[in-house]
Amino acid sequence: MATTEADQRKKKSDAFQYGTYSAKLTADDHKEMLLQLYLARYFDVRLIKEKKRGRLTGTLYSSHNQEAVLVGSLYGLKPKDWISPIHRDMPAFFMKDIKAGWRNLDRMGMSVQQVCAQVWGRVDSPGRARDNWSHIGSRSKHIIHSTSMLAGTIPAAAGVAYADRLSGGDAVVLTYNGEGSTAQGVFHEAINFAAVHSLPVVTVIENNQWAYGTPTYLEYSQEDFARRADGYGIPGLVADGQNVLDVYDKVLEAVDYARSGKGPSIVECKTFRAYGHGDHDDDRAARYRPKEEVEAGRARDPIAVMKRIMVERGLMTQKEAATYAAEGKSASEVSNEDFPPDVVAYLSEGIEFAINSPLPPAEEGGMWVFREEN
Ligand SMILES: Cc1ncc(C[n+]2csc(CCOP(=O)(O)OP(=O)(O)O)c2C)c(N)n1
Ligand SMILES: [Mg+2]
Repeated sequence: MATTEADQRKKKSDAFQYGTYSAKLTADDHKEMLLQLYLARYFDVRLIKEKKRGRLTGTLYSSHNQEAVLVGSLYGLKPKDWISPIHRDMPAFFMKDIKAGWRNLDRMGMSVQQVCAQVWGRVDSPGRARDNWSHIGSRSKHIIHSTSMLAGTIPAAAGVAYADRLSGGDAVVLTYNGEGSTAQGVFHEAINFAAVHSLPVVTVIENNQWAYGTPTYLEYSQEDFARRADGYGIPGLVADGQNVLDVYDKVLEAVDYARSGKGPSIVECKTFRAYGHGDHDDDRAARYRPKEEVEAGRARDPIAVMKRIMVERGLMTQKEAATYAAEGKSASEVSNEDFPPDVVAYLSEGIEFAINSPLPPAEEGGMWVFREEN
């Protein structure tokens, strides 16, 4: 019987061996991943508290309940790989290559001080106070500058991947996008380009079920956004976005596939946006989303899921699992005692640095805006 195109596509997706990567993770890896889940969560709740306390202004875009997508996708990358985080991925800027040492300034990620200075809009931030959130990047740390236009980072990612290949590199570029962003024309143009040229671009779709106030069924006619991949003849994988190990497995599978020259793929991570689109939208979101849906979406907290796995594998006792109980709690319910002290200390260093960093001088207002004649 002749092989159809659909068979070919299925073959590509079936070539992936699920579970093979996480099976090789050590006990220390599990502990580090759990710690990183706490760190991403703490970043979120601490900023909300700082704002409530009046020490911080500006809109916050929460990644609460989506931390496993960030930790699981970053954990298997090589330092020289590139990432392109967007508004939902703020912790990724300082969690890239964090395995190389949280306080190691030479690692291929931003420091927590830089990221906090960005949030506080201070002179020591990469954006020098032009924005309080994700409009930053770093060529030296291999972080592509996020764009405001949704899906706008994928063509940039394809370009970076293309350039790296032309210069003999083997870096992979990981792009993050919300499921709503997949409806953008540029999403298709860029992934098509990456597929045609077999570029090492892995597109992570963070399917948190909502794009601002639009639910998934009004965004796409299929259940799985990973099926977008079928149109380009590339693999499309679905990961349990609440399980950091499943995200790790599928993203690393796609990363290895890309690195070996086979081309791009899409990894959809199914998760749920715990709060509003941004904190300005919290009150409205409580009205446009059914209460039951929100409760069900938050029921599988990624910290709790990882703890359960670790207890089952004998890597943690029940008592240890109960020591820091951040899971399932909102920013107003949680306290520092719910987080490992290392996590609290690390982020506090970043925040203190930011608060002590001055505002840039007013004369800088036109810097990077107008071309300066010599
Ligand atoms: C091209 C474009 N259209 C609209 C917006 C405004 N906007 C910013 S984020 C967002 C929702 C994005 O939803 P999704 O892609 O699912 O990501 P999420 O916020 O859920 O993580 C919208 C509509 C934009 N930034 N760019
Ligand atoms: Mg979304």
